[in-house]
Amino acid sequence: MKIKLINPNTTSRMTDLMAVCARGIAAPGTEIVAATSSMGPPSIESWYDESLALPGLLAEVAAGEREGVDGYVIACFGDPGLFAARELARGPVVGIAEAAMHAASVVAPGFSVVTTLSRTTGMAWHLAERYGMKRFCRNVRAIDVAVLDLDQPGSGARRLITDECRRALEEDAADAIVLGCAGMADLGRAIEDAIGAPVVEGVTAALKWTEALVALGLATAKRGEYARPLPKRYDGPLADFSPRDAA
Ligand code: 2AL
Repeated sequence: MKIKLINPNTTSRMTDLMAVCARGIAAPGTEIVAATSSMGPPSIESWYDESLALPGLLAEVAAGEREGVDGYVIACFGDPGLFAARELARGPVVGIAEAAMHAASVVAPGFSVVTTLSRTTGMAWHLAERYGMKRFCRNVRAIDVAVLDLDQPGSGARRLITDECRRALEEDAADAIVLGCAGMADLGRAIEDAIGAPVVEGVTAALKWTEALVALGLATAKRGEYARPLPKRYDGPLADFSPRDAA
């Protein structure tokens, strides 16, 4: 099966990191097509970033449909454009926050999210609410390291995340951790070993969930809300995004 992993920000080194982690856990026979958005913000850490990341993300989904992709992972913790992507895609589309929160709610009675900047904690709470995960989500914590600083040696991100995870276990009555950024894709196992509790990382969780849905033969429902967008002509710079009848 062919699964497209879309990084909706334009930073290809982040895509490369996620692709290595996804390929490391993919089943034999799963081809991972990793794509970096060609337009928009280099990192997504505000509602504004998220809104302007959507055209680039949706262009990758549209291209995926032409490339015969079986399923998609939206690899940013805000799950940007998840429902719009489902309107375009035949196969399943899974967001990394969606996958990680659901997985954490199975392996523990409650989890805390550890994310990047404090200003994005409200975005994570919105997702928990949207997915019915609020009753499992004990807290959303931030380390106040920007997305693009996570892999910079001087940021101390790994230690800060590990310390914040320990505090979450002690102070939030959380028994599992959800890592709140795709740029943390390589940190799950090491932090789990350090804190002695389940750590759910979204890129890998979403990849395995997408694989499972494709293997089950499940596609996105096309009779209602997730049907293709109605054909119409868009104006201005977004004219190329005008929805057309399916080929
Ligand atoms: C993210 C993420 O996963 N990718 C990105 O650009 N921003 N999430 C976050 N909480 O900052």
